[in-house]
Amino acid sequence: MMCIYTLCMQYMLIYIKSSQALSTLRWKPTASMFRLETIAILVAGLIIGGIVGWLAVSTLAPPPAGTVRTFYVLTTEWTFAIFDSEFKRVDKIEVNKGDRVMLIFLPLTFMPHELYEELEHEFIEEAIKAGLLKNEEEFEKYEEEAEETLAKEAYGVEFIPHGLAIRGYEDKVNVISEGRPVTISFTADKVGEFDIYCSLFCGWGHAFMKLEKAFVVKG
Ligand SMILES: [Cu+2]
Repeated sequence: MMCIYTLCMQYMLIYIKSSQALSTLRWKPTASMFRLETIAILVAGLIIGGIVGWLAVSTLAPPPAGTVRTFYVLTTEWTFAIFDSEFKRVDKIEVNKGDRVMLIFLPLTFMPHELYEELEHEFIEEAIKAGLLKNEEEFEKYEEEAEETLAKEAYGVEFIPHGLAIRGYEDKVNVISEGRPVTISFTADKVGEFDIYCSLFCGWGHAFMKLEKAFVVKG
């Protein structure tokens, strides 16, 4: 935003200089015309700068408490990913006390295929790095087991279900997705940093489905 303001000022200076250069040509504007022009340009510059500055401040400032804040929580085996209302990935859900929070819990069947692959790949890489998995084949074996024995036989559903809960906010956020999106709406009435976790046993990777201090409510 400062760049736009600087550009305006530079444009004004160039204009003033070129006006002065004009005065050496055959058309001779009077000194009072220059003064009026300069004042008009300065005023215009200040107005434009003010508008640009105001826009920058109003865009960057956090929304006032009590507003509706929407976030998407995506899940696949065995991970969560958070996206803001513009579907930009974020590390945490950060809101103010008193905000109305809308969480849209999306299972893999409701996210773009590339994104689902990316999240799964990210999880596999991290699990291999942490020594939890040997390779991708081992992950696929666990996934198949969870699908066949847990989802289909035990739960009687087609896809591996996952739960979404927030520690300390379980009375408001504790839902299960069986392949369908779930929307939760609640008021953030407790200040603090809370863990987001999977509340339903979902097979081998269930214990890893936790985002520590990922729900932040500021007072
Ligand atoms: Cu789970």
